[in-house]
Amino acid sequence: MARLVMVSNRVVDFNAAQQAGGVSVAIYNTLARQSGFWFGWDGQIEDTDPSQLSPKSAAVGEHVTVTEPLTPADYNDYYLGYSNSVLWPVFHNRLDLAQFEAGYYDSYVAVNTRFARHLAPLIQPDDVIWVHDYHLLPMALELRRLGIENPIGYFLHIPVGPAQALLAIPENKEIARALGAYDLIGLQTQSDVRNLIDFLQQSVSGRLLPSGRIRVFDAELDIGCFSVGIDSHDFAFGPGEAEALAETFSSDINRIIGIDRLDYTKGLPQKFKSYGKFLEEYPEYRRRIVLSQFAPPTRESVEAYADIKAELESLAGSINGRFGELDWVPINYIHRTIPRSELRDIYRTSRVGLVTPLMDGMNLVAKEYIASQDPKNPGVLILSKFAGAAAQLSDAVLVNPYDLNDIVQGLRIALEMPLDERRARQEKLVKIVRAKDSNEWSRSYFSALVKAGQRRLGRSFKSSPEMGRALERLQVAAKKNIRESQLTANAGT
Ligand code: GDG
Repeated sequence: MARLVMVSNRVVDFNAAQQAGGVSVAIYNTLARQSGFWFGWDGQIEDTDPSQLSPKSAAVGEHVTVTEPLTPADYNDYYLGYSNSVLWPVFHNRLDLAQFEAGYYDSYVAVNTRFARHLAPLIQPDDVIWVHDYHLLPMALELRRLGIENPIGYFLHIPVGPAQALLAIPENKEIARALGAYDLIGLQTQSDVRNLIDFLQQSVSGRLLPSGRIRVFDAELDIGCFSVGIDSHDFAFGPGEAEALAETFSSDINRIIGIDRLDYTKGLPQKFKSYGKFLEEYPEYRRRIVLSQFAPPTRESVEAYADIKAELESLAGSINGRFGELDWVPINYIHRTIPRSELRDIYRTSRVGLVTPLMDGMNLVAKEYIASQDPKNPGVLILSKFAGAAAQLSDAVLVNPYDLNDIVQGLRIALEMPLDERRARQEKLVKIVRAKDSNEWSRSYFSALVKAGQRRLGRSFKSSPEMGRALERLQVAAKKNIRESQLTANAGT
């Protein structure tokens, strides 16, 4: 069976698997079911000559990761710079926040080239390579230059803004050409697919073929919609668990839950402001509700992220100052990462899930909230129309996050919704979340990628024992390290 080689900017520690972030959660869930390995950055920064960097492998059970550090310059220009101060804002249609600085793009390409050079020798002939997200757009082009013929797919977790926004990127033609090196591009929604095709047509005269594929220069590729799902079992309650939770948790105050990385695309100021407006317009709800907003820190060195942190602290402070009482704090704002094991119980004990991004590729929190609810007495999901998830979760209370009144009315509807309506909506929503789960996402993407690769190659993938041996050596070394660390740990007890 073909191995799956996942490539993403950041590789999570399988031992911890605590990272807040939709991409790591999605990849982690996929690799938990499929043989292969995960290649990318280990999260470390090493002040060294980039030519001295080399990948290291580690294994937890059957899972293998191959990772390497970034240099301080890579971190600044490739990660914070081009990835998060150019591509992230532009693809989220926030040209006003984009910083087109000289040098960012060169560093972006240099890191992709280095990663490709380190990855190529590990690829076996039957491997299928699946690259993730905006940090690694040029990865396939670099791998092809090194002679890798295997199927290479790309999945973009973030939304694709309108073509006009993407065309503003000075290197938009290079980006379009790099996309042409993939066999399959997976996006979250049909509207993303339309926007990307539009961009390829305008940037490099891409041609939509009668087959539905698109021609970019001399390459032909597939572009399709594969909405990311969650592993709903992670959020389900086993026998007795729900009862045990109900016994330890009882409160007269209805919790409204928000869980979002502290990112300007997540619409947090609008959420806080509308919550304040709700308390003002519906004073009967004061002392009866609380907004618990978890906002784990992310990309703190990027200016736009520092600004939003300050804005939120001030908004939470002023709402709590205005409406709070000695024994009631209206907003519980927690700027920390919570352990993943606690998420399910927090969702379950929250009367409302409030998810109001201004633009979001999918939004897994919305799906996790639904998967955690009690079917007999479910809470209500309020969801932004501009989250990719809204296309699937149309039975949530959908709101326009730019319109504070709409969120205020959403809150009122959610808090006043009768039990039978809550149950009816939940039943439909949970069915979709379970059917379109992470398993379905990776299965459908993987098989489409294999098909697209085979079509290009016109044959099954050829074998070269040379490349296989390199990875085998890494795997053996990694397993040996694990055994040694286990032995050391045992000796210490
Ligand atoms: C990108 C796209 C797309 C959050 N806080 C904590 C925590 N989380 C977990 C959530 C969820 C994940 O992180 C967040 O996923 P989202 O989908 O909501 O958002 P992004 O991180 O922006 O993800 C997004 C996604 O990729 C997948 O394709 O949906 O549109 O932007 O799983 O539960 N987890 C823990 N502590 C926290 O404090 N443990």
